[in-house]
Amino acid sequence: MPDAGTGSAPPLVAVSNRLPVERARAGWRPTAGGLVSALRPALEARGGAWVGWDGGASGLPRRVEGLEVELCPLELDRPTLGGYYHGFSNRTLWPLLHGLVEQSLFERRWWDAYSGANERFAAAALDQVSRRSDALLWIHDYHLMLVPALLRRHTGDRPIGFFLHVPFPAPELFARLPWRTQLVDGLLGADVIAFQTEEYRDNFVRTCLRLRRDVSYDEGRLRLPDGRTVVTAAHPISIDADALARDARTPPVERSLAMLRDQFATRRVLLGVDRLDYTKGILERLRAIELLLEQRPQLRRSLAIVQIAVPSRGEVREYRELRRQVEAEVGRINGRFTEPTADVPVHYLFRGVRHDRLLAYYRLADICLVTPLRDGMNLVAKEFVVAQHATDQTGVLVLSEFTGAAEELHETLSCNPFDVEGLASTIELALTLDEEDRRQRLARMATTVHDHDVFAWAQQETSTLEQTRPHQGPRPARAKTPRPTRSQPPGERSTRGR
Ligand code: ADQ
Repeated sequence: MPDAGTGSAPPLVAVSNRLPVERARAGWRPTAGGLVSALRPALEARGGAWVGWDGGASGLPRRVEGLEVELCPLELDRPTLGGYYHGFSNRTLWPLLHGLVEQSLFERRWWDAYSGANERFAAAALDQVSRRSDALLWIHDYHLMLVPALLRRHTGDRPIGFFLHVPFPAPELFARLPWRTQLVDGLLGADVIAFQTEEYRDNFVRTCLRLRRDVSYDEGRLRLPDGRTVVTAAHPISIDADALARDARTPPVERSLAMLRDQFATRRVLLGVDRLDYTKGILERLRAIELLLEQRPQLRRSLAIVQIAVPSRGEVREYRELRRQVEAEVGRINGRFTEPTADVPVHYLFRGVRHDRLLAYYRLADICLVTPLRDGMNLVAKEFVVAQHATDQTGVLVLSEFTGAAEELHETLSCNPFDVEGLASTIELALTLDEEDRRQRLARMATTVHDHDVFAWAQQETSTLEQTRPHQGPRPARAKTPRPTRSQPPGERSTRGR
């Protein structure tokens, strides 16, 4: 199939775990999610292909309306999926990369399935690049860490970019993984490895230097013994802020908001919106709310807590257990603090909500609680400030210091979600901020998000990748740069650049 791209910019071949489409009543539609809105602008401007698992759906078409890119679905059988996705990706890498907020499990058979699946993704991507002579390869996330090196073997000097959506942990945590060197070698097949923050980038660089004694580092670049250089970068992902600001003012949102305002007329609303994942700190947030209601009886009738939790990874035991714990906690709070003739304090929705309804909740909230124990970025925080600011609301964002978003949004009320008492006090403080203060904080944060939106992110990604071409020419002499020491970490020598 020919490229749909325009102009002289080379097309893209994107590779991610899952293709961004789902079944609709009549046919297929693009999924409403962070990944599709992040990649779509660049893919549509340049044309190209998107390689990913078909999600178990048969008959997935090569083209879907609303997504101007060729889809290349990959079927994975049950054992592969169990080992590669549910096992190694979700139970080994996910907790490890999030700094072991949950135990990471090491199973040889999961690793074997992960390696095999990565080979399948790489083969499918190769098939696509062979049909697009100048295409750039753009690989996404922790499911596919071996793909860059697998592609490098067959693609010569064609630019390969890798973007990690989740954190990269401290070297001493990553070093626990039995297959740590294979993963690092896999990533080093790329020309550009980008992370959400400088901290994750620095962690990765330190990990490389610890595990690969033959690699050196200078000014953001890793130099490999074969003469190749690998650019490391921090490219914080973002949202389509203008579209979100527009959508937040549409009639369906106004209608939903009117109903919600009616429902919560006598209460101030605290909002949580997350995938039901142990990294999101939902349980810790509920415990802080329980403590607050215990200590401040007068709030029991004047606060409503709305927790919207999208079901996630229900095949994995830790996630089923988390759901049980969250629901027990919600039940306990409501059992303890619902007053006769009054509404329950916690409203818990275990489902994804439609975009217009989600925006109505963002507008409704007096406080948005984004309290992950660890999170690569967290787009909910960015969505909340843009939706509130666009509609002249004055809500407060309470944001965990352990999110990528905290690096950019400085006017939040920052919290440590592990400190339940501290979080309870921060929520109480949020209830007392004066209106002008809240307005100014929101305005500054919304400007930050509009200034660095998803288009800016995609531009950073693709232009960095294109710029690698000239550097890859004939083998340069081996760099004689001193190895950074612990007292002089790579991050302290680089500018933040955003
Ligand atoms: P996620 O862990 O999925 O993404 P996040 O960045 O918060 O987390 O994105 C979630 C998206 O889903 C948001 O756009 C949000 O609006 C939507 N969403 C969440 N709950 C919802 C609900 N109940 N109903 C409807 N929509 C809901 C991973 C990383 C993040 C990183 C992103 C992008 O873990 O750290 O920010 O990728 O790189």
